[in-house]
Amino acid sequence: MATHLSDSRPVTGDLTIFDWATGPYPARVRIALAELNLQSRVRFVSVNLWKGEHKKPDFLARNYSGTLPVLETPDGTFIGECTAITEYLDALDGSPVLTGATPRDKGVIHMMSKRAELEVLDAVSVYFHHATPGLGPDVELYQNAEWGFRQRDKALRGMHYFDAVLSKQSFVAGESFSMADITLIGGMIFADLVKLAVPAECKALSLWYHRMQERPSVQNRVSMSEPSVVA
Ligand code: GTS
Repeated sequence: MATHLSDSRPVTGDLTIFDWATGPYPARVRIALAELNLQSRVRFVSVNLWKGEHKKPDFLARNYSGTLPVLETPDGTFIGECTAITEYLDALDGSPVLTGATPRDKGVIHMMSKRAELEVLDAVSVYFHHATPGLGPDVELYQNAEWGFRQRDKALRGMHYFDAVLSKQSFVAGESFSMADITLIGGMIFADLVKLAVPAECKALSLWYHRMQERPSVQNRVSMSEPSVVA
């Protein structure tokens, strides 16, 4: 169930997530929630990106970075950054399955997730915000198209990197589904949104993404918070 930022209805879950249902970064946390079967514990609050609500003072008080999503824990702590939120959720029952159970797995998953962020997801995001109209003139106060196109090219190189990785293993960080897959899925969702096609030669990447889209957590990520109430 999603409510609006200004809605003061009572909390139905002990965890609150401020996000935007169709956003690629929010998708990462929504997928993690479903993989961990935690969605019934969450109340979603919709923050309208297109109206720039994430840049307003009341939201900035929750997340200095002015980005979505943000998690509010039962003790009122606000956690921003998808990786941090996923680590929190994964640690809740003491047996992490998305972020690694051993020191080695934790290290590899974090490394590959960071690479998926730097090389694909964040690069596509910069392309969107700088080399396309992005969220519109009221929200995009500074744009640098050249930087945006460089980041688009970086994202395409990143896709080739992950294609090579996925031609040798089933998942981004090895032989199990992990947070690193979720991060790259976020990148691919963003690439789809901005119509940045996966290079035809990246067959292993395309096959992996096709498999990922069959997961219920990926399929149901947007409807997870419906019916959505927005102003
Ligand atoms: N590093 C942050 C994270 O991992 O949480 C980035 C979050 C982020 O960029 N979120 C997007 C955002 O707030 C949400 S979405 O575009 O995927 O819907 N963008 C708005 C902006 O103005 O940057």
